[in-house]
Amino acid sequence: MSHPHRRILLQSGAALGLLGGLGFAASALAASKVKPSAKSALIVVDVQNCFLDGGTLAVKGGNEVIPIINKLAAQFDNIVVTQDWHTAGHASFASTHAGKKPFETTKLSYGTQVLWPDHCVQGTDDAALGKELKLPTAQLIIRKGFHKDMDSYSAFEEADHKTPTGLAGYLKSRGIKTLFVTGLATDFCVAWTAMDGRKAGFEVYVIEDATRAIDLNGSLAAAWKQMSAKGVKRIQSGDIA
Ligand code: VGL
Ligand code: ZN
Repeated sequence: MSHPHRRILLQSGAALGLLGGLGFAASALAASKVKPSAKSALIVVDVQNCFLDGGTLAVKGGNEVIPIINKLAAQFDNIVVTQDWHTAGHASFASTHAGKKPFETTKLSYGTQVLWPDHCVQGTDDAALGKELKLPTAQLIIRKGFHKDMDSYSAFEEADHKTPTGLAGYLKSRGIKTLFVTGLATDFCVAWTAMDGRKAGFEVYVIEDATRAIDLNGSLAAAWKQMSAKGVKRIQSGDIA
């Protein structure tokens, strides 16, 4: 004959153990969530027509970041938007250099420059922010790459690694400590912005699913490696509390 009481005790003991384990798992999950504070800023990099479907330098899947960024915006008190904002005949355009084709490189005064198709020319519809991007609470739009002879992937400093855009001063004078970087493209303007954010002393997260890459000759893997070496943290939009 079996022992019904003992069996019940064992079962409830097992159930308690299971619940305890679940509780632990839930708190571990909660602990890995990141909560933006009043000292955090969402940085939305170059979500412009030029990098979206039909644009002059369209990034594969670029449009997919828009609903993710629109949704993230609700969690942030501070939002900064950037725009790639080139002159016509800009030094980063292949068409400016005789005999050069897009995606080749050349040497400029500050080092090696990837040459791009003409893109994001100041004042054109191509350079406008994506129509579906809805960031009514964004407080600053910073434009970069407007010096004819110098590129600027980073929202903090131009390609000579000297000329500041003013963004670090703006963020610091507003008491911002932590940056959450999103947008296009992961391996160029997002990565350079994130790394220069570290250099300027900010804590920096890149929200991977809110970015898409150009991925030229392994540039995406290289960018993640460099970002991680500089202490940039890689998270997903679902990791934000
Ligand atoms: C970008 C290439 C050229 C970017 C800008 O926004 O990532 N990439 N200009
Ligand atoms: Zn550009």
